Amino acid sequence: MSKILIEAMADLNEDLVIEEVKNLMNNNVPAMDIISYLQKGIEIVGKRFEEKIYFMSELIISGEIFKEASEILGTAIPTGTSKYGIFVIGTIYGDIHDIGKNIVSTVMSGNDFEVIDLGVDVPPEKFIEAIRNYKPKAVAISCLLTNCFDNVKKCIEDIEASGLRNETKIVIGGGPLDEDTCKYVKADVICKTAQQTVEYCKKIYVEKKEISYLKVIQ
Ligand code: B12
Repeated sequence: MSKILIEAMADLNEDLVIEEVKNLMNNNVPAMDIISYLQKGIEIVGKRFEEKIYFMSELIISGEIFKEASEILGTAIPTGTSKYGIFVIGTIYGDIHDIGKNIVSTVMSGNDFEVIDLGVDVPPEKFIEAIRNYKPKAVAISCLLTNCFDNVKKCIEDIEASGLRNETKIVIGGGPLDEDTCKYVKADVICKTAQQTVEYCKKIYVEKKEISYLKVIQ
């Protein structure tokens, strides 16, 4: 646990964040652990924003610092092959948060998935088009805003109406989402971290394990 990194991120101390990320990397701390410290720090930023200690400008700066740190960390996550096939991901329409989505994308490609990243503020039509074109076994929808839960629900309903719901598993993720959200929007699974996404997808992309895994998580 790096208290220094968590506090530097929470205090928006850019120089110290970068210095500590490099320091931890040099000490062979796994990239995913470093990301979790950064995440703990940015959660404090979110709390300070709620408490009106921080305002919009601080939220923007926190995003920039996190991105800068992720770019440095990205060099430690090797790009993998595409042996598991295509995985589609995007942030739901109405929402422009992309830091978590980008981490999931990077980690999935490092784990041998070919990632098609649709970006942010993605409408249902784009998800549908991607399912038609790429036939992925899993589509991931990122959502950080509670007032966009209904957009995720609508997106999944539209995928169903287009006749493609049985073609793909729908994975959802993002800070405020939980099991209840998963049921509400009718997704197949909620993954809380990038690593959980990798583990879930590896099971469903290797056909035979699909049924037993789903039994475990339901
Ligand atoms: C940085 C930030 C911003 C930046 C985003 C920059 C960017 N490029 O993404 C900016 C400044 C743009 C921003 C804007 C806003 N934000 Co903001 N933001 C944050 C903040 C501080 C951090 C989010 C973040 O990146 N976390 C770090 C990442 C790594 O964590 P993560 O996204 O949860 O991702 C992890 C997992 O969840 C998972 N995961 C993530 N996505 C996915 C997807 C899939 C498919 C899977 C499987 C897994 C997965 O893997 C990741 C790694 O483990 C949060 C606070 C918080 N506690 O989250 C508020 C927060 C999300 N924002 C909030 C708000 C209110 C807003 C604004 C509405 C503010 C405003 N008044 O305008 C706008 C909305 C703009 C919009 N339309 O989207 C609220 C949302 C509250 C709510 N109940 O909905 C929060 C919670 C702050 C707060 N406590 O009030 N924000």
